[in-house]
Parts: sequence; C-alpha cells; structure tokens
Amino acid sequence: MNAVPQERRIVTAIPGPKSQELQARRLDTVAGGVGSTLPVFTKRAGGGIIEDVDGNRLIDFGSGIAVTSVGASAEAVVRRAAAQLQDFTHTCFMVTPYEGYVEVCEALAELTPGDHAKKSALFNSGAEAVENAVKIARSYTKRQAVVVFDHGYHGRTNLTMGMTAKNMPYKQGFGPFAPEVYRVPVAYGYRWPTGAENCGPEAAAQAIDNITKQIGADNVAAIVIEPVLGEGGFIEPAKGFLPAIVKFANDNGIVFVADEIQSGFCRTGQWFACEDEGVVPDLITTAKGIAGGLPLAAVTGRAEIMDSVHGGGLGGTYGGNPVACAAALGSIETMKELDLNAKAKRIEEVMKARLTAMQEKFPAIGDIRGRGAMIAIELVKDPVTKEPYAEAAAALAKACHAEGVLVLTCGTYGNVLRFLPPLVMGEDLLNEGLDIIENAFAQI
Ligand code: PLZ
Repeated sequence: MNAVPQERRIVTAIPGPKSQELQARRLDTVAGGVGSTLPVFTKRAGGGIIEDVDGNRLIDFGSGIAVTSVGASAEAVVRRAAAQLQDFTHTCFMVTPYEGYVEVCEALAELTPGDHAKKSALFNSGAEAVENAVKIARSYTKRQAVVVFDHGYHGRTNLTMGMTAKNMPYKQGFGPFAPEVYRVPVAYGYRWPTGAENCGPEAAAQAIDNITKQIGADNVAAIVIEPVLGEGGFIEPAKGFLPAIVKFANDNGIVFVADEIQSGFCRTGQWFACEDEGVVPDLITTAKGIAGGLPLAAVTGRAEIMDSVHGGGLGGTYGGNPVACAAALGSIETMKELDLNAKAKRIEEVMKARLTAMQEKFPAIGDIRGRGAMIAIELVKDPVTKEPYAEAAAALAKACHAEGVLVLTCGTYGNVLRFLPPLVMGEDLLNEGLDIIENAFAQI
C-alpha cells in the first residue's frame, strides 16, 4: 500500500526541477487547450497530501476538483479495483453484464433522496450523465426545452457547453451550441439587488416568469440545476428557491434534474446537497466523488421516467466499466465506514470559523459560503460595491501554491477561492492549510 506521509514538505521551488522538465515535454506534445492549475507532476497521493516528482508534499484543497473525497488511494477503492483488474477489465455491459454494475445501481437507489422506485444508468463522465438525463427527460415528456440557470456548469460536450453559463474558457469559439436550452436567474443571495433576505422567493418568481413567458411550461422537458452551484462560484441558492422550482416542475409535468456531480456523495455533509431543503429530484446526475477517482457517472431517478426510454436507447462502450464500478463500491464503503458526512460537517465548522476571523482582518473577503467540505470565499475590491476582485483570487492561489497548498479558483467573475479538501484530511493539515491561506492574505 501507498501510505503517503500526511505532512506538508517543501524541498524545492514549486514547481521543482523535475516537474519543470516534465512540463517542457508536456508543452511539446500535449495540446495547448488543456490547462493545469499548478504544473507540479504527481508521484503519489493519498489522504490530504499530493506528493510531486521532486519530493514536495502539498496539502490538497482541491481533491482533483471534488473527486477524491475518500483520498486518492483509499484502501477499499484500491483493493476492490485491483481485485477486479485481476478478474477482467471489460466486457461491455451492453454485451455481457456483470454484478458490479448492478451493485452500484442498487447503492444509488438506496442512497439518493426519496423512497420511490428508482433505476440508474451508468456512464463515464459528468457531462455524459447530464446529456443522458436530458435524453431521458425528453423521451419521457415528449418535450424539448431544457431550462438551466445563471452561473450553472454542466460540462464541455456540445449540449452541456450550451447548458454551461460561462463563456471563457468553456464556450469561446466552440459554437454553434445545441438548440432549446434556456437560461433563467438563480438565487445568488450575495449579489441579489434587493438583498439576500428576499432572494429565494424573488429569484424563483423571476425564473418561473421567464419560463412561462419565454418558453411555455408545457414545452419544457427538464429543469437542470446544481443544488450548490460549483464552477459558477459555490453559490448556495437562497433558501426557498429550490423548493419553489421543484414545485413548479411538479405542477407542470417537467422533469426536475439535480446535477449533484460536484456536490454529491458526502461533499456537503449530506449524501446529496438537495437533501438540505428536503428536495426530492426526479433525476439526479452523479460522478466525481462516486468512484474515488476512477471515471464513473450515473443518472438515477424515478423508475417510470428512467424506463420510458426504448431498449438500447441508452449506453456507451465503457459506461459502468467494471473497474470503475468496483472503485465506486469501495468509495461508498469508505464513506459509510468513516462517516464522511460527519467529517465534511466538521471541515465546514473549522473552515468557516477560521475564514470568518480572517474576514475581520481582510475586507476583500466579501462572502464566505458553501457547505461541508465545499467552502469558498468571494473576493471583492470593496465590500460595498462588491466589485469582483479576480486579481486577488489569482494572487492568493499563487501564494498558496508556492507554500505547498493546492487551492483552486472558480466563479463567473473568477474571483472565488474554493476549498475542496478530501473528506479524510486530518484536522492538523486542514488548519495548516488555513494558516497558509491567512499568511497569503497578509502577503498580498
Ligand atoms: N456538472 C456540476 O461540476 C464538472 C469541470 C472542470 P465532467 N466540474 C469540473 C473543467 O474545467 O472541465 C461538472 C460539474 C457539474 C457536470 C460536470 C461535468 O463533469 O466529468 O467534467 O464531464
């Protein structure tokens, strides 16, 4: 077993000489459109640490974008995936099936919200799951329109690019986009003109008015939303917004899809973020945290909706690959055994307390938000005008990277610093990471 020592260690500049050498090779052969937040090349990773090829050990506040919630080498994931590799790597579930796929679908039926009959289909990436949720909703409703929200992110394939709000870098130059995708306002409390208090109901009324006036409710197949918006800036829709949208969907025969690809699987301290307001989605898309780093994604939902698709209408060569399914079962086992929901809640407690104290010293921290181990700070030039301060987010990230803390940015305005530690990170590392963030503020 790979037991990466759980301590930060900086022995070279970041990136170090070996990483720089690999980066030079990478620049010669890897397409320029594929970026990296921090070009340190990974040697091994686990728990809360990423060790690079130069021997530096970084505190991981990114989890490979909310993927390695159980760590990047969790014992149960490695054990089960390795055993599966020995048995067989692939048959294609559409050719000859295997038990692991069924077990993952059983787990999804058990863990996702609602006690109705549920079925699932498995895919490889989040974008593919979102695409398939739309296919299924269209097939079930015999309608075409898809409603998405300001600041939403759903992927990089053609349909999901169209569903994603932000142009740069995701969409620029890549059109034309798929038709019948409509965007409506979301309840972004921090930036709502009449204030956070009124935001939930007001934003819901606006969104519903737009849908009714501009599309027509009975043309809408699906409303797709992230219960906590991820790439768009860790925006928690103001209270009341999600339930109002769900009610509107239910009243109008629209399939309500929760995109829990980033927020799901214990990330926010609940199995799924939509549970926070008791929302029961018709369909739910999952990926990322589900399989501890192996590529797996799913659409899970009401049996009658899932089964409305003709036989053979859903699939793909690799969807629900047996090694990825074994990894998912290991990942879910770890989440239950270690009670990672409780760990995520504890991470929230520690982070929010520290960040709130920092906010008193550094007025650039306009907002602290998120749930569980999905926490962010929004940076502003002035707390009154709330002018986005993307330069500060970039400078802070850079300063943290130099000290061996891997943080990510996000947000429509690029001014959000987000923290997504593996849920298994020790509290000492968590606090050390926060110390370094605090020092970075003092520096810039
Ligand atoms: N839905 C809510 O967060 C992926 C994207 C990183 P894939 N988010 C990270 C990047 O820049 O490409 C995501 C998500 C939500 C869908 C997706 C798409 O998942 O597995 O990246 O296709």
